Amino acid sequence: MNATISAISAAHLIELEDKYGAHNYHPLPVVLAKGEGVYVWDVEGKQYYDFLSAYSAVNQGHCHPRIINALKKQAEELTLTSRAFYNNQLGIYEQYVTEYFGFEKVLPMNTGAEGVETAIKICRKWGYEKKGIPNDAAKIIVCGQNFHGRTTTIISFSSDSGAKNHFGPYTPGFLSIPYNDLGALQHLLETQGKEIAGFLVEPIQGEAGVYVPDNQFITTAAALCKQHNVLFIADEIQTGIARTGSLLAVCGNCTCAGHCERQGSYIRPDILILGKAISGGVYPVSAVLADNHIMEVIHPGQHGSTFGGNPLACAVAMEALEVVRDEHLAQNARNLGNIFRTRMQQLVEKSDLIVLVRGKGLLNAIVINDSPESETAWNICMALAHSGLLAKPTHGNIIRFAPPLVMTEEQLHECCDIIEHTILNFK
Ligand code: IF1
Repeated sequence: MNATISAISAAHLIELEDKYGAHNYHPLPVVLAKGEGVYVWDVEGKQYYDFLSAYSAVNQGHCHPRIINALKKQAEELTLTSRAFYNNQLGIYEQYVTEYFGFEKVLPMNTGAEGVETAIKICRKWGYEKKGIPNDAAKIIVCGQNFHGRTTTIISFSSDSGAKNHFGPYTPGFLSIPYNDLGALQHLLETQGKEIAGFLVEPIQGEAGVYVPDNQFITTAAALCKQHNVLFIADEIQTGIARTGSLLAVCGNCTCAGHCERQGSYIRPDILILGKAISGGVYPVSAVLADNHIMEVIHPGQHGSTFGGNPLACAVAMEALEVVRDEHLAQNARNLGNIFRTRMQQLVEKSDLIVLVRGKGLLNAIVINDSPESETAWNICMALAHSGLLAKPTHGNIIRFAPPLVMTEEQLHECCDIIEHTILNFK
């Protein structure tokens, strides 16, 4: 019998959220009270493997002691100064994070969407002041099925009606191509390149259902952008920080932790956007990295945020990134990801319920053999939760699997056993 770890019942906590909270989510009926490493516990004390990692924010595992200690230590010293003054953490962090990822400058923000919005503003301003695009005419190319956040500008170029409808009027200045379609990208660059300032892309489309593009898509897209003097903007908010088996998904075959000669098919984006696991999911931190010739378009008073680059964020992010390097999380994600996809492929061959498995590193998904409108994927996730593994469908019939990168091989096999048993016995 699990030892209850919360005085208030799950039912009552769910009722409170229903009564007093906006209904902007439809969570699985699991009420969590504690997290440690790859595990979370609900209010009744039931233990689960976390196979979502807060959408790849908890790559370092829940409540990593080193990151929590960094949070506690800084929280007792200085939490927030605003950028009206300097502080003793920001410069240290800025040097650390730019050297870690190999860029000359960083603009610190808080949420991923703020990072994307910041990148869009920098890109447009660069387009006007450096490329010479006529004012207010700059275009940015995006991909269909993208997910870059939920602000009004970002959903303006979303192809997801649920995320977009009835939030207009929309922000203009975005052109959309099918994901993984180099021909469409080349056509836009050749016909409208003079007014195109940037190409914003996820190296793997997470929310869309973990779509991994062809090997050469990112590399060739970056080269086409260079050829047409268009900024290549990589949104690595979900794919970055070792999630896909290298420090950045655009690193290709490299398992570096930010200090290598960039073997493999490394692409160096003009603008790199990070979020989520840059802080190990302990504190909202996002970062926009670029070199001086791009970042210098931003002058005092032209962009910022109250919490952006605060001392607490800096201390937490530096420790979270140290953990990624010290615990070789990129290598672990690469190794365990190969094992996971092998095990899932064996399951595909055994069960009619799963059509395929796809992914890279420990960002994977299975496609369920039912319509996207069906409840099958949801019901499978309910059955997985009953068996002690938490995951959630992305779109309809696709279940994303993204455990913390600190998982051991033994734990991964136990999770694969749970998934296999659940699928093979699913009614
Ligand atoms: C939700 C999705 C994942 C992101 C990429 C920017 C952002 C995200 C590639 C914005 C955020 C989160 C948002 C959260 C659920 C989750 C999500 F399902 F929405 F799409 F992970 F796939 N770029 N993704 O994945 O970062 O502002 O949230 O910090 O909104 O439901 P944020």
